[in-house]
Amino acid sequence: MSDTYTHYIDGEWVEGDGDETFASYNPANGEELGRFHRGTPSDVDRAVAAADEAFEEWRELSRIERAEYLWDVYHELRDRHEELGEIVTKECGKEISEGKADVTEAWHMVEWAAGDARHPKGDVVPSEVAEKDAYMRRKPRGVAGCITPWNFPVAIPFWHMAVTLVEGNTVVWKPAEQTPWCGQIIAEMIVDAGIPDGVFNMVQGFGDAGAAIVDDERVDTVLFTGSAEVGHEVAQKAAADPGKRAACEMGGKNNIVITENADLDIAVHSAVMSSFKTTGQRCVSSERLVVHTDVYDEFKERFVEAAENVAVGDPLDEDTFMGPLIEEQHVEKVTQYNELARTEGVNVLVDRTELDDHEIPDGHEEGHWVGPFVYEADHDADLRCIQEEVFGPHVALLEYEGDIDHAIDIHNDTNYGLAGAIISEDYRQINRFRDRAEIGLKYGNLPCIGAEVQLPFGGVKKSGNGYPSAREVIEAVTERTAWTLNNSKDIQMAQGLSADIKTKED
Ligand code: UN1
Repeated sequence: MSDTYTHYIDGEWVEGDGDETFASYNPANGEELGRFHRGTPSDVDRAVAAADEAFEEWRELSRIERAEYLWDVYHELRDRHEELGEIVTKECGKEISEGKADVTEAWHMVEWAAGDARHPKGDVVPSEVAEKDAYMRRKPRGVAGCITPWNFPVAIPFWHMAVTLVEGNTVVWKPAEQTPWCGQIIAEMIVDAGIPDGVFNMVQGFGDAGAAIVDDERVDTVLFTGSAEVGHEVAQKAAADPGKRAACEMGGKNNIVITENADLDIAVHSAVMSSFKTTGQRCVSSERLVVHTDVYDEFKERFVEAAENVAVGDPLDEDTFMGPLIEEQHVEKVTQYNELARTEGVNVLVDRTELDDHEIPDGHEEGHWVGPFVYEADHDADLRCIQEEVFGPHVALLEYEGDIDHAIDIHNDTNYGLAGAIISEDYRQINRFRDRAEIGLKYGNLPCIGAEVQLPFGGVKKSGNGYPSAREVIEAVTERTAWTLNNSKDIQMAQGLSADIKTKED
């Protein structure tokens, strides 16, 4: 890459008003990947104005016409799979199979949204009055502000934008400040597809640009995926504005329950995948393993061995399991949580917070490295380390006795409610978990990561409101309207309401 990359506003690549630029860095080696203009609130203002104006024309197209633009993007994502997968890995540090899976997930979402354009929309609803036709129809809400995180820098933007555009909304998007290069490429693809001016706008930047999107009264819907801290602020601001709607998906403190009836091969495999893939930086990553006392010792031994041995290293190397953390501040945060756990008196089993020199690949000394940190703790103790989301490879083993309901109580004893899994060969235990676990994404005998795009993706409690992904985005970005048509010359009312107009003479 060269030069300083710009925003895309109202059909043009523009530098914007600000003087500041910022860089994207490879978290594995500190290499600068590109420079970007930093968007200001006035850049957002222009982007929203453009989106607001473009809405009138965009909504006139049929869903199928709008989806045509996305099919071009779909093909480009597929054609450039390898190249883009590598870029994702270079910019956010996920190992290469994850970098590529991010791109695959993106085209799955685009495929879903564009294909859905040809599916029935709304409902035909019965009426009490035979001569009436009644329908639920959907209309686009208007301008959608999309604020996306760095950990799925290609997939999540399409979770937000693909359905939103097909449904007839226009978009102002702020990519994460850590992954502007992916943002630039996505914007280029959408522009290459010939999307009309103003329908899609991208402003690169930080939280001030994001806040300007949320605050703008012309923004009808805010889709947010990211930290709980910011997400709650977004939800509160949106709630204070009667015309605005926000769908937010935030983090989790996710559990895997391993019962006395678990197949321990599945348990260990699922726990390692859930806790260490993406170096623990998925909002669905698990940081709590709730393990029955009958299988505890064996599970512990096997999980500890795996945590000691998972390969941390160059994410472009296919033999790597865990790449670096995203940035230095995040290394500090994860390190502090590991220290906090010690201070809180847990029993540390694996501590690879600081990797040995020989584990750090040559030329990657500037990378943001940490390895797994695993400990055992009392689930009843009032410990911050087992309650707060770390967003890293920081994992507590919580031993329990008794029945599945006890495990589910422990499982539900966090403020979050995003994802979780049960590992058991007993269908009654599995179904109990399915019915009582307070989370949005539930798995049986699987890791609690890796959801497919056609499922609802979102949580309960502190993990979110609304589902800024897939089918559920339709709810966020459209208004349901009731449309009733009379086929008779007479007016007949439902509920037995009289339609007679009575006069003084009567
Ligand atoms: C996230 O955790 O931030 O379910 C998104 C998964 C992916 C998406 C994760 N499809 O693991």
